[in-house]
Amino acid sequence: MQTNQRIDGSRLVSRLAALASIGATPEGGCRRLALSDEDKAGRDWLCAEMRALGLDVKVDAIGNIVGILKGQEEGPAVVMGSHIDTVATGGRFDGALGVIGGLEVVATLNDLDIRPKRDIAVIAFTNEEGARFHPDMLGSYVWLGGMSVAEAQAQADADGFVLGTELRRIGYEGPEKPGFLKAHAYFELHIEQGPVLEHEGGGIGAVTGIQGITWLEMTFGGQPNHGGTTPMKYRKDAGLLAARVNVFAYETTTRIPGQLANMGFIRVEPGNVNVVPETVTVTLDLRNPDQARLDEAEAAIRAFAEDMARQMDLTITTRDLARFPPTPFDDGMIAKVEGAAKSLGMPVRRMISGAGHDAQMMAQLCPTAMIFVPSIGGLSHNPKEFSTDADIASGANVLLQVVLDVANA
Ligand code: HGY
Ligand code: MN
Ligand code: MN
Repeated sequence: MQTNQRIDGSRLVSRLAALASIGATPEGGCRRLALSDEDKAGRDWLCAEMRALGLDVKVDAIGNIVGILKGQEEGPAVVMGSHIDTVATGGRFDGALGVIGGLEVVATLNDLDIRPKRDIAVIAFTNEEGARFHPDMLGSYVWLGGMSVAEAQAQADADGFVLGTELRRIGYEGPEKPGFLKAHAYFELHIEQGPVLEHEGGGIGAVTGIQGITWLEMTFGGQPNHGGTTPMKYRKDAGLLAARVNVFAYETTTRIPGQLANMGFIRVEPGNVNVVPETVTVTLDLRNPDQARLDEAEAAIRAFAEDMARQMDLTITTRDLARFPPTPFDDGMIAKVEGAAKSLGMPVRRMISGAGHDAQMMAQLCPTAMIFVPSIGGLSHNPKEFSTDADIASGANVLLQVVLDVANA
């Protein structure tokens, strides 16, 4: 392990600030929903930065942006990646840190005139967040071959905009076939997005894997009626059914170990104060590190919702939005992250990721690991998301070490 190289922390911080200024929100965060004008501006900025670093920039058919630094030998690349799209109330670090950390590693290799044996690549995957189009990790899922380009391009957002049309509108439907670049290994630098590292001494998280994720959409059909004249017993209230399903989903988290549930989207139609709802559409984000427990929770919620709909004489349709199993990372690569952190004198601990990441897909293709840095206050998907300059520089130094190690092995 070469330990005398270091990244340039101020350059890393200033690139992060430059990207954060694109889609900046008044609350101090970022809003770059996938394939929006703000995402396009971020993509344009990223491609220019990649080219300025001497990377060969390629874009694939689902808009994944790949910057390649040729190594001394032909063969699969050591890949660093993440995403630059954000949720609507996003922060400055989620995703951006992994892509810009990759740029910083390349810039450091350029400064030191180091050309590793293997190719090095930095990838910004399309629509990692899944906030606008489903599923999340869509770009890396297509890269993996888990979803066809056509199926992915046919996804529509809540306002009916179609992914493929938006991709062409912003000019990022590229010529490359997703997965065109073979990966020897994949590393993703990311903020923890939770409170563990901060509360347990800080330092680096050597991520062991990612918990399972199931996203469902449920649409409840009732009977619109007058909110003032219709006796309660005659109502077919889709809003009441949605509320009961939300409470039931919460209750599964109190009795199934490790279970999480979030009803993050609720759309009521017609949405008038004095009309009993006709249609209510909700999403459920269910997670658990254990697949059997995740399945148990999903089955219980589906059964409750169907049964309650029947009792209330309402209609219900349910569709999958995302379904990714718990994904372990490669022991060897996890050990390299741990070893690099220790050799740099940093505290390091193994931990699982509560959030989904593109690494969840790349782990199906090559040995993969992630590097976490502390999230202050454990906040994320929140404009107040924050990590210190020192911690993000530490994370990028660990990334540099493991990439150099694997790219020259
Ligand atoms: O949903 C997630 O866990 C990730 O932020 N896309
Ligand atoms: Mn992320
Ligand atoms: Mn996120």
